[in-house]
Amino acid sequence: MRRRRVLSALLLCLGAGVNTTAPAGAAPAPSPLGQVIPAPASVRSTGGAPFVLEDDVRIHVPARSPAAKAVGEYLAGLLRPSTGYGLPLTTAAGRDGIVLSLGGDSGREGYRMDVTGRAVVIRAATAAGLFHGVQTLRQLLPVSVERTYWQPGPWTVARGTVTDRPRYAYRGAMLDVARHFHPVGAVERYIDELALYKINYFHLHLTDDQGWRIAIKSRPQLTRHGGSTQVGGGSGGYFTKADYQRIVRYAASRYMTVVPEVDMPGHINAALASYAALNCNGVARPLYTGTAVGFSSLCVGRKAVNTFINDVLREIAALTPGPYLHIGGDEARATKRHSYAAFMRRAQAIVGKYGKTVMGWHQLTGATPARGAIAQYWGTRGDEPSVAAAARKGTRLVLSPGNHAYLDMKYNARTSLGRAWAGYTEVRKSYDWNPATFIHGAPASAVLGVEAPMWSETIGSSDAIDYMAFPRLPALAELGWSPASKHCWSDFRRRLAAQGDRWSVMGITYYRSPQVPW
Ligand code: NGO
Repeated sequence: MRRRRVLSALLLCLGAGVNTTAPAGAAPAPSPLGQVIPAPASVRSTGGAPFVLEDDVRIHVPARSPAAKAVGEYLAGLLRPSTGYGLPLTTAAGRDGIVLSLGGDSGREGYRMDVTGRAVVIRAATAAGLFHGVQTLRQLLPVSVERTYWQPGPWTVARGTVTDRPRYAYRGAMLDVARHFHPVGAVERYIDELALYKINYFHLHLTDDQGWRIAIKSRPQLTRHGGSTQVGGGSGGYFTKADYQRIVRYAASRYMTVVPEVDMPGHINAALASYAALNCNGVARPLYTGTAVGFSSLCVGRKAVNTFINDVLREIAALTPGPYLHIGGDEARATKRHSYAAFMRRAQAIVGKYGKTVMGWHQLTGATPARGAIAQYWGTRGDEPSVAAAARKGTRLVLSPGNHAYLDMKYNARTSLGRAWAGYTEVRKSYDWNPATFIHGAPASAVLGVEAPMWSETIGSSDAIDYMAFPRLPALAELGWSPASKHCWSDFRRRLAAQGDRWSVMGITYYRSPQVPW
């Protein structure tokens, strides 16, 4: 049995690594083409003198696509400070330098990259594909390219061809800004880090017992009072509508869609403290700065509650261009079972009325998920009959198993940040699981993708976010993007090791896991 397992692990790893066409007799040199995370679908290293980025290089962009041109600008913005080169954009046709071109059949987010001695050509059917191709190119350049001041180079890119497209349409990361508030700058910084790993959904957990972080015009007390504190009693904070829209635009410029979450009917103390009418006894609750869960509930059925959720969801839907609106639904232990089902039915109908698709934590499957709804699984064992049954009936799944995908779990007993309710989570544990088979009895086709949540009971700064996300976030990103055939821990840890220097240059302080040969 054990031998079979070892053998299958070996076989699984055969598809990883780089397929190198080296001259007969020559040992294939390890190529940076094989260092990319997430592992591309196909990499062919051709050997030979690399492409060298020099000061006469131009970036060719398609004439008629402002979106593709913006990707060119983004790339130039990344390369100019460290290389010191002008790297002008041009719409003139050209075969030398860096060429971004639209076309081909790489799908909604895929791309093909050909590196020769003369050019790096990235070709994609969409600007999103070009953007992901640019992230691959970035990882193929020396890590000093990430510096924000001049570096000597040389700026080489190994020759070969990368053909790539994602395994899953949904590759998410969540940030909880409710337990500790994280201002716009910190959010943008995290978005930039996520972009490097081809994450395409950014889920903002905007409300919880400890804080309400998004301005709602019809309910000003939510932020004025409900946003005035946080875990541990700090001064909290909130996003104005303009702040939120800025985040949405910034995420869009990194080809990420924002998924806003208003957690209901539990996890709602901040709102209960702001508006007395949301409570069954009509008395406002005190603000809460602890970390217990499951004690608060909207007074389901009250007229004031119905108008409240309608107003809140209307305003958030209007601010959000993306298709999804997350209504939480987890740990509603203070809500009676039948009230929960009634509440979720009503809230889902409102989301639909405002033209959005419902997302909810997987407890939603204990009520009746609306048509097209997405349940986000956060359990640890995958043996959840109601989730599997809903998936068989058409509910789609995003997987965030607490013991693999939660970035707020401690790495080990000595990790000072984080929590441990789902167990310690070393890097290998965050990597070694299969989203397609995790939920027993759910069809693989129901899985829309994966998401890595960063809950913030103990996370109060960008440094703390970085330390918990790296190196686990890239593991989740690879599960979301790379084909299952590329899944290989021994290869992944080697590629992960090569990222460490890049993070250091980027100012990311990461956990130096003993499982990785840094
Ligand atoms: C649970 C809980 C959150 C906590 C988190 C901490 C979900 C969906 N509800 O996940 O309120 O912050 O664990 O890990």
